[in-house]
Amino acid sequence: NKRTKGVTVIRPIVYGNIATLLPQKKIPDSDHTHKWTVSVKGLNNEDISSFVKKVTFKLHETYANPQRVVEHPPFELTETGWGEFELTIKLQFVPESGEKPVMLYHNLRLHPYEEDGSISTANKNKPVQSFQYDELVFTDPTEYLYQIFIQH
Ligand code: SLL
Repeated sequence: NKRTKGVTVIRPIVYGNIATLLPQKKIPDSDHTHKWTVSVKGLNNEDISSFVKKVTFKLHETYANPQRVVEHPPFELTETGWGEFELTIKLQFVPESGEKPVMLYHNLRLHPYEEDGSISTANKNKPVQSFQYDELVFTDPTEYLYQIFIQH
């Protein structure tokens, strides 16, 4: 697993969530109001599974089994719930890469906020999206990882 000295590879990623309001009484005896999906993707849907082995989404402790592991693309998770919280997203890379896990943090967003921070009632039935762009930086990648990057 030799390293390619002096090489830096940058991979753009996009992560975040979409959320929609659940039809009322969709889930009997539940206070869940929204359905949401959190995801990590390559930019323009570029496949990241050649170097990402698994993604662990850590949910709020009010969820049963809050650690959710996704080992295949698409690296996403769908749930329902009633509240917003900060998600921890751990990316683990293929073992041949010799790369340490990377932690990402995302504030799950369910509500359509106005610029002043109030919740928009006019938009309350529209899907909400909250995504952020980031870059994974690999310094002196292993030969293995470098080969993956020049093939894609
Ligand atoms: C707070 N931000 O400060 C909130 C926490 C937690 C949301 C929100 C649980 C769903 C379930 C759910 O939606 N939690 O019970 O399965 O208190």
